[in-house]
Amino acid sequence: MDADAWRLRLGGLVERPLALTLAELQARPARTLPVTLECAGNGRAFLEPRAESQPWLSEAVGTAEWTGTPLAPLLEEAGLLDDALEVVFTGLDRGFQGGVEHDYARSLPVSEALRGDVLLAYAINRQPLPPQHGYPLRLIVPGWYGMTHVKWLAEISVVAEPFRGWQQEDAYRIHESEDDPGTPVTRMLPRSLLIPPGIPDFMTRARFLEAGPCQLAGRAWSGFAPVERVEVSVDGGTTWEDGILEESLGDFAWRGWRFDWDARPGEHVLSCRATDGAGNVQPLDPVWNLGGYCNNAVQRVHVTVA
Ligand SMILES: Nc1nc2c(c(=O)[nH]1)N[C@H]1C(S)=C(S)[C@@H](COP(=O)(O)O)O[C@H]1N2
Ligand SMILES: [Mo]
Repeated sequence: MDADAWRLRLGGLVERPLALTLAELQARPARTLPVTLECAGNGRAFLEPRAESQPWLSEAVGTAEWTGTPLAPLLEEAGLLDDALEVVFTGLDRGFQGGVEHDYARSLPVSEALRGDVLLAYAINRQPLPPQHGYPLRLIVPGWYGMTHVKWLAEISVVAEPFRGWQQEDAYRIHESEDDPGTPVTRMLPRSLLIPPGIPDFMTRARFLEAGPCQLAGRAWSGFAPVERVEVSVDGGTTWEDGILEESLGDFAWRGWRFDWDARPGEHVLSCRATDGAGNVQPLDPVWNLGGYCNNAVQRVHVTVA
């Protein structure tokens, strides 16, 4: 992407359409926020039968400090017209999916687009965005699953009708069959992961650990409300004990947790379970759906203690 030729266009149902250079966006007020992004397909490969898409296990998640200019003041400067319903964000990448040629585009309701923490981000961890993360500009919507954070952002358009683009209407829906419209994927469900202790067996990934005190640690996040509790089970989910939460990095960043375990010889299945402030809890078993989205079932790590 040649950033000198690039412009962010903001138009549609606004009084004053805008075209901004990267330098103009960088000269505006800036905000830096730690935000966790998780792909909505994270955990898909644990579902059976599995959708034909990326076979993510637990790895499609990360946290960074994103710097950008808040979107809301730009929308206010452009002046939303009365019938504004949604804001559509379009990236520069074009391709075929589901046999349909389209630009990558996603929409947000106006109320969500006007949240003060929605950013037009040009930096990650104080560095310019690298190409693969959306250079020169990407949308950051704290709390929402990965597909929302449109990369290589080129156009923002205010519309009066619900947006029906492929990435909005066909993809990212929770449903059991193609005939069922289902519900759209929005915010990240609570999820937690633990750092597997000990050493692995190459093929099975089973872990081996010496008996004695062992500190388990991991991360937990939710896009609905901050994580309030992480419980740990060392017996496959039969009994649970509270872990200790580390300091919060921010409402929309994952939170560290730890748990002191006295590892006794034998076979163990380690799990962690997050609860958020809205009362959402991770399920023990996945909830199957056609696209393989939003699998936030608790992780299971098999460990042999010797
Ligand atoms: N323009 C554009 N933006 C996009 C995508 C895309 O294909 N094109 N993929 C989305 C999805 S599905 C995810 S999970 C995140 C991944 O962000 P990352 O590559 O920075 O990890 O980007 C989102 N933004
Ligand atoms: Mo994704």
